[in-house]
Amino acid sequence: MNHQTVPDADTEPGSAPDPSTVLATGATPEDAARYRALGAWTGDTHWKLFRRAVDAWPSETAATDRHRTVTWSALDQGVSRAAAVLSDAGVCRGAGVIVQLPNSVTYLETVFALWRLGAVPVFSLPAHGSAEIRHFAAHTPARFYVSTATPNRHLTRVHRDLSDLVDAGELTTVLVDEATPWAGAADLPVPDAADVPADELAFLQLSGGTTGVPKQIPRTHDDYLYSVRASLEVCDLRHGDVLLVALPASHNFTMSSPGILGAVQVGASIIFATDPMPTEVLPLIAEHRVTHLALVPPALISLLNFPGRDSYDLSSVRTVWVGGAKLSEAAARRVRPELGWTLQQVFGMAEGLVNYTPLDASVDEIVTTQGRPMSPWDEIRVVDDADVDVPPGTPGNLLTRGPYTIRRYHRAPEVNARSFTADGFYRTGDIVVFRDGTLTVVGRAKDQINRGGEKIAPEAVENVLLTHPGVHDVSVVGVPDDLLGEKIRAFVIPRGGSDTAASDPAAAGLTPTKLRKFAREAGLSSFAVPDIVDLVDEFPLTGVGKVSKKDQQG
Ligand code: AMP
Ligand code: DBH
Repeated sequence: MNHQTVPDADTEPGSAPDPSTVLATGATPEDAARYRALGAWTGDTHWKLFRRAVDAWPSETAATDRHRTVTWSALDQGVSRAAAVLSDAGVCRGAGVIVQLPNSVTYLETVFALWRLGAVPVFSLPAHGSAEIRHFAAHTPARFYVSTATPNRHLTRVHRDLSDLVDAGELTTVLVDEATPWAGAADLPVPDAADVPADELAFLQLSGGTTGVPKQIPRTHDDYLYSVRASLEVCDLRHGDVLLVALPASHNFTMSSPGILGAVQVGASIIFATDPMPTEVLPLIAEHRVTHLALVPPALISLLNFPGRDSYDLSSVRTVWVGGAKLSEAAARRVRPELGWTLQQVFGMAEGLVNYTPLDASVDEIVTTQGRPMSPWDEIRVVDDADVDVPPGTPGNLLTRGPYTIRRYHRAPEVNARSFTADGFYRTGDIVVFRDGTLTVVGRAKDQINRGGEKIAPEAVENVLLTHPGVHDVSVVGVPDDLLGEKIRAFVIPRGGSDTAASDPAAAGLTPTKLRKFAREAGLSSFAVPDIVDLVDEFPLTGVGKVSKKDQQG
């Protein structure tokens, strides 16, 4: 059993975590004592949160997807069946389980069943390719993988590409049919709920990586559920409200700001869409009298510009949360007059810190800032490149520390050394202006592309394209795009030069289309496949002879 468990601290697999050192998040015992004394960490767990909802509102509607609608009590039964099936597959207390499911009731059943068992979800996105799933399997102790058995072209390919890991016994797969899930559960015993300490690792959350591939973010029950309660304090999601979940369910924004877990905490019902685009979102808002939804900027802009919008009754919506990437002031200004909704900008990160524009802020604050830190215990520093604090109102690098911000990634000592200060501040990589308690994002210092809220490490895309036998070198950059904010552009030097008709045999006939197809088939996430590929003979160089990504951004 030990080889399957995810240790609390940064210990090697198989060695027992030492609870007297530091928590999974890197919080010290002193931090823990302080956050408990302040009342931020309460000892609550995700399983207890779910139990309270089931006990409080058993016959109220909990969630709806395109296959079914469940009450909290029916959801609880589904969770029990899921726990039985997962346990039968070998998932035990402490086991790491990669979850790659579309937005669905099945997703809720899976994650709450894992928390019931005291297992550790390792979250991935439905759009992730097999390359990312392989990375999670290699860099976390997860030996289980839960995904969908419902027909899905992308995920079917991912499952096929993972078959060698399954054949080698390195990954145990549980595929669940979203319409008739957990077949066979009736004959299986339902394991008791595990008694789990609230300061233990609850799951590994995703981060858009800055170094090649996504890094895993260790979150505990204590710190994460505090972030959910703190979100609810500054949001207006209440019992009886209807939350539309259109962004990927496992994303930190969707999960916790205030998100799915906020809905479980207050007893709001959850409507799952599988896509945030207007043709999917608008009918669901009208049909289910949706009161709240979260969108990334491109989805909001598509909705603002959608020609048939007026034929839907959108009057039930009170608040739209928009975050993940910078929302333009122009789009922000249109929300109230054109949709009649209250806009709450959300600037968050899976590593922790979340900022919201207050519901009662002035219009100018709502449309020009990315909000205020949601907790009084969030510590904010804005510094220059020498880590010296800059005066208020001056752009600088945002550093943060607090009761729900990690102080280290899961087992990544080198990344940790550059992503955190010695005294535990997270280097967000965002360039901000901090003025009168509000943060405005003005730029980015990290090597990351933000494609409409999806974070992509250029290096991850470069590494995949470099495996093509006809490719000599690759440089990937983000270029401005009206809708997405940024698109991915790959400059590729084919072996033997850009004239592929006359080049090296391995590069013969290479075209941008073929390279994009290659990237997709090599297992790259659908959102990380380059939007533009240019075949070139050389890259622009900087004065010191490095590839000038600035010049490539045009
Ligand atoms: P991640 O660390 O992958 O969870 O991504 C978080 C990053 O997304 C932040 O550090 C910002 O760069 C970006 N981000 C999130 N929300 C916003 C927002 N409202 N405005 C600008 N950037 C944002
Ligand atoms: O982009 C993000 O990671 C994000 C955006 C808004 C986030 O993690 C959040 C809110 O909690």
